[in-house]
Amino acid sequence: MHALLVIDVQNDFCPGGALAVSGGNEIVAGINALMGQFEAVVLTQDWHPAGHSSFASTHAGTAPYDMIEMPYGPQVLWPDHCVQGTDGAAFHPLLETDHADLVIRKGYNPAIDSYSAFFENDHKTPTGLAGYLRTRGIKEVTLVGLALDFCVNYSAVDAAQAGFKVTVRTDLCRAIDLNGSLDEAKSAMHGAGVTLD
Ligand code: VGL
Ligand code: ZN
Repeated sequence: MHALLVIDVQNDFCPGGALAVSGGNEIVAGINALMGQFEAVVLTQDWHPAGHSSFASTHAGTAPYDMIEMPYGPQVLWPDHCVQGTDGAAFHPLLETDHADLVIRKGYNPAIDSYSAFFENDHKTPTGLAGYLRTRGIKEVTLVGLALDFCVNYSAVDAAQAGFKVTVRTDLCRAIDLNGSLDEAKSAMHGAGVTLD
């Protein structure tokens, strides 16, 4: 059993959005075309409450892309994005969401960011996705989506550590590339045994 994990293909990560990833919209048609080839399709949705602790606007004297120290470690501060219920948090309008068996939301804890679809950024609090996949008999996952160097990377590494066979289709991902984050992400994924296609 092989699942497709479609990471954060949401308006705010596409051109015109609050945290736009260059070319984010270009991957939608290819992802739609892939969905029918998998036994399961899971979509993730970055889903922050207003005033989330990962937003620069929540911390006086900071600007987007600054780093701060959180109780669980260093955290990049982002522009406000994917606020629950807003159009920015909605899936890209051309993404064929009808194919999805499960939509998993993450980042809803006001105090902890969640790049990974499996664990919050404390690396302790599970989202429940590993249990869902295991109970469905899924052994292998392929990841696509946004952003390659943040949520796709963290999700792929956690999936590998959870024992799944993991492939990332980099042609169906786009990156933010903040201070070398893309190269770091590629080595982290290689180190975790993720296949980059
Ligand atoms: C993401 C930064 C903040 C992502 C989500 O989907 O890669 N990046 N929140
Ligand atoms: Zn976010």
